[in-house]
Amino acid sequence: MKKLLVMGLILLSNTAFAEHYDIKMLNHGSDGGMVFEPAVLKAKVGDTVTFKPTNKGHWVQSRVVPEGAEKFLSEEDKEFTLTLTHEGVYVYLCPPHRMMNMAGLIQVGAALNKEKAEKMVLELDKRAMDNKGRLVKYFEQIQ
Ligand SMILES: [Cu+2]
Repeated sequence: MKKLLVMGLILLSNTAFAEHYDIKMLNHGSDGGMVFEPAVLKAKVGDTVTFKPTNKGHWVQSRVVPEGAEKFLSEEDKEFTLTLTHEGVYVYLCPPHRMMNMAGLIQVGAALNKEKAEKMVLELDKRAMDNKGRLVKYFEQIQ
């Protein structure tokens, strides 16, 4: 009984420490046009992230997810909440603005899939017409 109570308290405290983050989808931000803000997020397993359709015409799709995590695709102009279930790096983008390098990164705990994420980052950045180099610069913050 005592053991159960302790386990319950541990579970409760883990839930209590889960953080929630918002990422805005913007036509203009501090990093330029067609941008997620913040575009690089460091979080831990159990945290949640809501993509906010602050400006119209955006949505979000995963391109790389941590091993074991689910891929995602949101709907245009709809708020979308993601629970960070696995350790590793997410690379995501806004499908209609991928040519403008509208993409971002979430690191959950350790960057276990860093190589895979880097490969995608380089590919996306290479194909982008506008804001070239922005995603590669974001990736420098992934450790
Ligand atoms: Cu967009």
